[in-house]
Amino acid sequence: MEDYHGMWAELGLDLERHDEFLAGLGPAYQEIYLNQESRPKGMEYFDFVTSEVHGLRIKELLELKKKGHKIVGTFCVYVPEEIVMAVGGVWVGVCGGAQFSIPDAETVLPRNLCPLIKSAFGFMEAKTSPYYRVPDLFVGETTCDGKKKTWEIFENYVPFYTMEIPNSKDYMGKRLWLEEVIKFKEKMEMESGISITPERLEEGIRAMNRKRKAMARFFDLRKADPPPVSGKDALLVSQIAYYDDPERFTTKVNVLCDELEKKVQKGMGVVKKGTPRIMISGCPFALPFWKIHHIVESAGAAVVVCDESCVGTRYFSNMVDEGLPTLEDKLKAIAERYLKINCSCFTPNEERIEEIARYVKDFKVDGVILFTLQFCLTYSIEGVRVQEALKGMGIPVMEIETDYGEQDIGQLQTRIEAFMEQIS
Ligand code: BJ8
Repeated sequence: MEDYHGMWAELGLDLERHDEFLAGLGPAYQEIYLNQESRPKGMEYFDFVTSEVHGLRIKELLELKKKGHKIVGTFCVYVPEEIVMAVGGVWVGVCGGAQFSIPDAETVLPRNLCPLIKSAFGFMEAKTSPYYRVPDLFVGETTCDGKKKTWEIFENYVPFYTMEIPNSKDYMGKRLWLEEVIKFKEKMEMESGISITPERLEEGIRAMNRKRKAMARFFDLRKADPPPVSGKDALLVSQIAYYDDPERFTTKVNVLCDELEKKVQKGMGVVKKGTPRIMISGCPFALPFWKIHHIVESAGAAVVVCDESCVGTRYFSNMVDEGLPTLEDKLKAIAERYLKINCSCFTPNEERIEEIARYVKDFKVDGVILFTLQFCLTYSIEGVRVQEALKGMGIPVMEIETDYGEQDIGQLQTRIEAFMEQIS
């Protein structure tokens, strides 16, 4: 592996602490990922990207930046990627998934705040991740209270733009959201000095649809019994979707799918046929948060077959209509597609409950883990209604609320094992 210390120093990282962070990841990755049996060969690419996520990928982003491409760091799947692409920009997800940076965040932010936000803020504040040093612009959104108030503080450190997300998907919500999408297009044009033509936007729409179709194909293969890929590997692919070059990522996911298709045809899988199938539903799993999937799959008693999450189905479901004649039509189609994402920040949010019920059937799910990050009120409260619906369908459910720390691993293992016994 190349030595990137020179690049990290130029970015102004705290090298000692950054080394400390990376040193902790290697052994965890070996234990959680590389020790798995029957891994598809196509996962080697995603292992490589993960190992180079602070190295080669940052080098690529810096090269693009030098050539004038805008790098945009985002915290939510509501920020339209095709608009960033239409100005030749690169969209990277920068939510935090590590305990490492949380004590740094807590020197500024309240402790009783979602770890996803604190982790991101801590990396930025303590200069321990290149992902908060490279982007030209960060884009936040007014989803939950924790995020929208933290963005006000982020603005003191980095160039920041906030998109307003409506609370509901009614007529007024739709109008507001379309206006926000148009405003974001104008913001990106101003940042880049490039005017978005229908052709440029169409290219972005098609590229993003190809990426979504590849992800949907990958998730569809998990419907097989036995599934040809572990839930942990599927999670990793979903996490890498936020970092890798979109075209290359799409190609590699399709290569992986070709391999998995052959396995499915031969009845080969990562577990025995009939192994209990779990869906994890709720808050996103930002890189490198793998704790829950690892516990579920470690005992060999169950396999995760679907993730109803923004690092999962919510990222790739629904396409943007292609081939519409005018720029206005295309922006409208983008706004419509994004407003179909069922985040718990919306009220009412029946569509999410219906979607979860549909996934239970499509992925032949035996049990659902409702996952909430600590202090995430919207997912936690919405869990009450999701649970009611699932119980009505006769589907066993367990709730997990946790953070990125390791202190509750033993307790989680015990609870998850008891749940596995219930469904097997
Ligand atoms: S569309 S899920 S990516 S907002 S977990 S920070 S909600 S307190 S991440 Fe999200 Fe967009 Fe919704 Fe998806 Fe707040 Fe909850 Fe934390 Fe969350």
